[in-house]
Amino acid sequence: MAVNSAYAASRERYAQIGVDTEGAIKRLFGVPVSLHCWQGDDVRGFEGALSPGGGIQATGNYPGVARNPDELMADIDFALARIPGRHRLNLHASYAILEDGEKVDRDRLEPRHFRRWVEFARQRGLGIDFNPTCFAHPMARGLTLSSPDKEVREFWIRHCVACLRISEYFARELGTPCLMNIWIPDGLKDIPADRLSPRARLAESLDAILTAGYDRSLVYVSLESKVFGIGLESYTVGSAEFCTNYALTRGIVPLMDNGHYHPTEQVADKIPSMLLFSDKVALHVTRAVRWDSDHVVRFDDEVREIAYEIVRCGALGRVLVGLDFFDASINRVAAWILGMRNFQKALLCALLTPHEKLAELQHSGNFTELLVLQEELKTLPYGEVWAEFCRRAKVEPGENWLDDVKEYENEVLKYRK
Ligand code: RNT
Ligand code: ZN
Repeated sequence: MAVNSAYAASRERYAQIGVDTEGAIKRLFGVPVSLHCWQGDDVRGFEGALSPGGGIQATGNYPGVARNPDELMADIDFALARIPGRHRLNLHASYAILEDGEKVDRDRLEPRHFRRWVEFARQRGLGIDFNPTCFAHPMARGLTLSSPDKEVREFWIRHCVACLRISEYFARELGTPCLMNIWIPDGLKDIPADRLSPRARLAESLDAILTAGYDRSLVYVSLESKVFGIGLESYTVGSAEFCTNYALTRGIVPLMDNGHYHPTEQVADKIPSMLLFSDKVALHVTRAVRWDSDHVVRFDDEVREIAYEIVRCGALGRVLVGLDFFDASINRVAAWILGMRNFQKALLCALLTPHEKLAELQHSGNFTELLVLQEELKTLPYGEVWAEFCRRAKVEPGENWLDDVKEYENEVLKYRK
């Protein structure tokens, strides 16, 4: 097979610094990223919710939002066809597909309500990850798992246990473990009088969920921390310290969303610390602009540093990556494609970095050379390697995929009112 000449030249350039582009492409094919279904419909789900509440918000009203399972699935298909590699699908419980007229509250959801998703995933070779939906519900007007109201707590415990069964079902049916991530919106707008009790109740509720039992080889349960939410500015029950300590002591997976920290904190820096103590670490990769705004992931320094850290820790199989953004102000399908491709580009750059050589410079105290080389690496021709990766994955390497999106918009999305 004739190799593209621009790629061949890049391969040579990388070889000069001891980097094997072929190896990098091969490894990149092996890294799945979990595509979050909720970018397709502004986190509405199929229960008729208009906004998620719970301190999160999708802003914008770009036309073409998916209104039902068929539309959401069609949009996901469209996006996946333009994203190189084989990935995973991340679902929320609010995306259950009920029979016509069937009414099932969240604490009564069963695997059968997700049968169509399993068929969808199986036909496309996707694994599924899952999330209890503890927001956008009448029982989630205040606190949920940390509520002082026992009835409310028990409702959400039942919901999460139901989700454990559904997660096991996904894993069994699809032959790949399911990451079940628990995030709750619990928090307060103003300075609390008691920070301790809600956290004690949260620990108790989570314990009740975990002791319901689940097959740990099929389901990885993770817990996502947060710093604040809209309307919940002063106190978050599931803070970073709470979630880290809880996950560590219960042997579940900590999940870090890079929109959930103070602006100068870097998730990249947290990854190795977490990896020293947990076998698996999960991430929500997003982009926060001034707040946890969930903008589309860009190929920026923050995301690149996250990818570098995963790769240089040798932790590609231990860090489970999902995306988490919901921008309703631009074409939603384009948002998916762009965000996925950007994270993959970051991974590729990480795979094209001579980490051992750089580490050696650090260890030997050669900081001048380290800085020079780190800067030089920024302008190496990774774009050509990316293009070659896309060609081998049989997807458009450049920006031309946007033409397809425009066509899809004109022929399909435009007619959704
Ligand atoms: C909210 C969390 C959470 C949600 C999704 C919809 O701040 O990031 O992960 O975005 O579960
Ligand atoms: Zn998140």
